[in-house]
Amino acid sequence: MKNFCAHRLLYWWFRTGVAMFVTCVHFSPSNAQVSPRQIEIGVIPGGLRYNVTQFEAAAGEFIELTLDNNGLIPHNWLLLQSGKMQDVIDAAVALGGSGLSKDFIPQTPDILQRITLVQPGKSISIQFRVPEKTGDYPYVCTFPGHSNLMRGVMKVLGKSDKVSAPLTETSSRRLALDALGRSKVQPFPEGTREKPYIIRTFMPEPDLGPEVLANHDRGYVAANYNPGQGKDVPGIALTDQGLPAAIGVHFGEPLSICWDTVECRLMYAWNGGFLDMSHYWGKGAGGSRKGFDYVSRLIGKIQFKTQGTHPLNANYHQGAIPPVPRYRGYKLFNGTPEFIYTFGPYTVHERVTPSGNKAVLFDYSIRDMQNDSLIRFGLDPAIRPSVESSTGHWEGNELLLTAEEARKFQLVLRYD
Ligand SMILES: [Cu+2]
Repeated sequence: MKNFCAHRLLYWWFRTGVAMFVTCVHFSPSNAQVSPRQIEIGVIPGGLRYNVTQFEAAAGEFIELTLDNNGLIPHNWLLLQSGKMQDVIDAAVALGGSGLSKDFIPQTPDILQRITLVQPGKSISIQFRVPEKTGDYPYVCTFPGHSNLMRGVMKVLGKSDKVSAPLTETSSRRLALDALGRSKVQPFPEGTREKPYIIRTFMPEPDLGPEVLANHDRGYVAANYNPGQGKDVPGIALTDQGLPAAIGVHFGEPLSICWDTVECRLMYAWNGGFLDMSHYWGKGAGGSRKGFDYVSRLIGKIQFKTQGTHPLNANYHQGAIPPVPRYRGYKLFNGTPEFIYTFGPYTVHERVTPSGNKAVLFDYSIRDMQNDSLIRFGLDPAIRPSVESSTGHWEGNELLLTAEEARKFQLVLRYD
């Protein structure tokens, strides 16, 4: 025993599996390491909200932040540069069908810190230094359908300011319901023609068919946490539950649309209502979820369902494999989303708005990277008779447009 130095003692402890750790001042020359201040964020069960919606931090402070997912579905946590909330949400939407494999986290310098998707029942911690610049830094969960509700703000105070402990809403049912009631969240969002309601979420897939869903990777199976078994079990394919990267827009009574960011086109249009989110969000002041399910329900009646391959496929004849459309985001044009995507050499800007009660107006701008070739915009034979164009000329089911004409044209689709 006389040769037993501290090293050997530690080694022996490891070898024998004695789980004991000795902190030895003698072996740690740098004693200056400050331990991080712990901040824990959970979720309000059934509420789709973080239980901490605001916390303070001192400039340059060292923090360990834990996202403890005590909810039923996966969540992430992204700390953002001031004023960049919408940009990051749009970039997350732009991930389209590849979103799940990237934890719905886009590549952008606007994200300062990140916690990847945390499965239910799990937690992930990160350590970071708070920015030196004082101000409000928003945080958000970019899992589809969450960002409208699941957000908060880190308030960075001066270096020597007194920082108060975060206010955590307890997960007791009473408090959670009160918070939901105050948040005015209700599961039936509504928009108007002047101020459409726009949401990126899982939307129903009313049997659109393989040509329409050409770019959906069916068959990706996500694991589900099974609380009974206490472990992950193979889940069902997400795409079987609906369109995972759709954007729903409600223009009020006459029109709701489902525009898909994977296929980059209008999927369907309906009227008589918008979406019932209660299966996903639960009901605000009224109670909990009806059951659990990502996919919203349509309210109203589908008036139009798209068919056939993407119109710009018509440029890739003779057995060529058409390029995969890539969604780039949307910008607001008079309150209406203008979707932007690339399709091979083309960059397309597309707006879809109501035109009276039984028609949809498409405003297109196709910027042709090539020179003077005609752009072919091919419609399914079943849809062609319902469509009129403001310019170009028709050859069968194809609208031929010069590069100049394609820069700005409109289509009207009538469905009565
Ligand atoms: Cu979330």
